[in-house]
Amino acid sequence: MINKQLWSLFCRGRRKKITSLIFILIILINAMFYVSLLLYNSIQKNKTKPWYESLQYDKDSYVDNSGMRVVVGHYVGGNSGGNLSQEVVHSNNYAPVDGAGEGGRPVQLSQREIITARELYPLHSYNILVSDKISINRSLPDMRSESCRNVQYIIENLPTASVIIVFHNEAWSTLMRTVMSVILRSPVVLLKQIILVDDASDRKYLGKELEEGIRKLNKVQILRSANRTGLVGARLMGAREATGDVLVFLDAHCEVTNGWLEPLLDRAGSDDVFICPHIDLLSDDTLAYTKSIDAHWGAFSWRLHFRWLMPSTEVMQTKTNHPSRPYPTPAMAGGLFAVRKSLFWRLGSYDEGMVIWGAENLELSWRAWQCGARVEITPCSRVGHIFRRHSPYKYPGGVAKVLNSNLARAAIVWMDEWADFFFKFNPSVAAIRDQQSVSDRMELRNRLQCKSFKWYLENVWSQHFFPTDDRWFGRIRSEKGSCLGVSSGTPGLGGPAAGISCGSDLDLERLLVYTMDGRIMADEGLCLQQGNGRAVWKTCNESKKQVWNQKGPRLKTPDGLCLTQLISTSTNGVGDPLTAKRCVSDMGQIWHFERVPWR
Ligand code: LR7
Ligand code: MN
Repeated sequence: MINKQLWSLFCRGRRKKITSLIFILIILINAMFYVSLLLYNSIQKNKTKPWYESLQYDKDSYVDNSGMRVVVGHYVGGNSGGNLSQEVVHSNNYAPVDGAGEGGRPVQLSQREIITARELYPLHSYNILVSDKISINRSLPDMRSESCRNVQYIIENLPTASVIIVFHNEAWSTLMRTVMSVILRSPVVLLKQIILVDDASDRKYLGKELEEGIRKLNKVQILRSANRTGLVGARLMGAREATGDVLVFLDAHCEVTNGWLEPLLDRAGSDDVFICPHIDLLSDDTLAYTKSIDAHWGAFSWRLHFRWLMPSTEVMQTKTNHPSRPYPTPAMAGGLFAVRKSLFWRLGSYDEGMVIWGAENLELSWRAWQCGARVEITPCSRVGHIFRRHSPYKYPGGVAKVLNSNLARAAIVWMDEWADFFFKFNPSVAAIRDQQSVSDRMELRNRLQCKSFKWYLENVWSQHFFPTDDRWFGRIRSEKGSCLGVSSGTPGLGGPAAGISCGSDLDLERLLVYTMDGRIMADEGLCLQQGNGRAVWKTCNESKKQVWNQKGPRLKTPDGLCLTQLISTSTNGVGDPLTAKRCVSDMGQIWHFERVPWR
């Protein structure tokens, strides 16, 4: 009815006809524009959002603003592809596509393949469909810096290498690509052997098919563990068989680049060092090879999670002046390193009581440093590693139990007073503290006359953010009732500072270290910093903006401003922003220091 009236309205006369035509045209054009806008948006969205985004995210694993995966992982065990058929789980679908992934480039899938890839993802926690399309002999760019390429090694003088690769249910193509990359890019005279250690995998394709894969590669051998032991047990099995001068360990999903071996062997020859390559990123989605940032070293958080952090200013300086020189790191990531065989055994190899996964990297790093050796990274050896968000395999006994007992062992033996700190704030680990029999490791520590953890913190990682006897430790509560602390759910990233709820005495998020030089440090190496208008939590550095001098109940910046909690409607100040302002008599500037014993 209404339509009819409208129509007659438009149809009155010729001019009206033209007007109505134009009107309809405008509507049409608008509609088309709108539709294309929608389309464009959805394409953009698909472009910026990787497909695995729909998977459950592990809170502890993230990429920082420089694009670096900061966390090696504290894993949520995966379901190993619970819904997939046995045929899929046990088959090897390696089918290289010409050119795919060459030069380390990403592989893109069709919409249809993406659906399959998503289903298969939990099998390995990386994109197996992509891995199966890339040749196991793919090429990679030379990742070394100019100055590294200019270093000349006298090959005949370098020690030989036994490369040890342990695996549990790894994909065929990824494992083979790791092996091939080593064969393709290692000087023949230096590569003594490659030892694969199968940690009781149950995938069919890792049986005969794997043996078939390596049959013609005369330097490669496979050892098989009858029982699932974990990476420590498996590596030890490999190490016992090694005949080379230097043991070189790699994870089973790595790709080494040109010239990777020489700098490792050159340094490992000196017999007092565990030397790690510079670890680059192989995307778990596209398997693209990407550089990780130059300036990093390894350390750990209050909860003993491994972290990549900015090296000390001193190390940064040496890196600038001598870009090809190996530099010290407080801890290693764990999977990729070289060490002279004699040193490995002399220093107590590994703690065999550590099962499956985790903590052996910290144990080894502390032991090395405390017992007279060193841990270093050489920027000239570049190896890509697939970082996974979840562990794809099973943890017999449960992830927490496995990880906690490994951590407990490392802490008891090496951390002295700081072990008490760790146990105090991690009651679930403390609960199994007494179950650990570590007397042989304690004996080792005595026999090697190793130094204290205090020495380690002071001399190897003086930039650390742990409490000490000359640092204050506790909660800083505002007059309004909230506390200073990092609220963000993502560890290590910091962000704008606001009051947070004060929690209990065991809540590490609310506990802070206050140093003699006025720095307020939280876990993860974050310091309270005077920002533009708003105070922020930022990586601790030497800047004056991170100095807050305690003057009675106030915290003052070097230029005399007061740390202020801005007033809002909230009753206790939770969520209220913090800033540095002129000092006045304002309750938002009053802070109570509540000491909490740290051990
Ligand atoms: O029960 C197991 N048996 C095994 O043989 C569990 C694992 N493994 C194998 C596994 O197949 C793999 O080849 O051990 C290797 C390491 O396991 P990942 O790849 O699941 O470990 P990750 O890379 O997530 O974890 C890092 O921290 C671990 C702590 O135990 C080990 O030290 C890993 O070697 C280590 N990886 C790296 O350092 C790679 C670079 C990370 C960075 C940066
Ligand atoms: Mn790994």
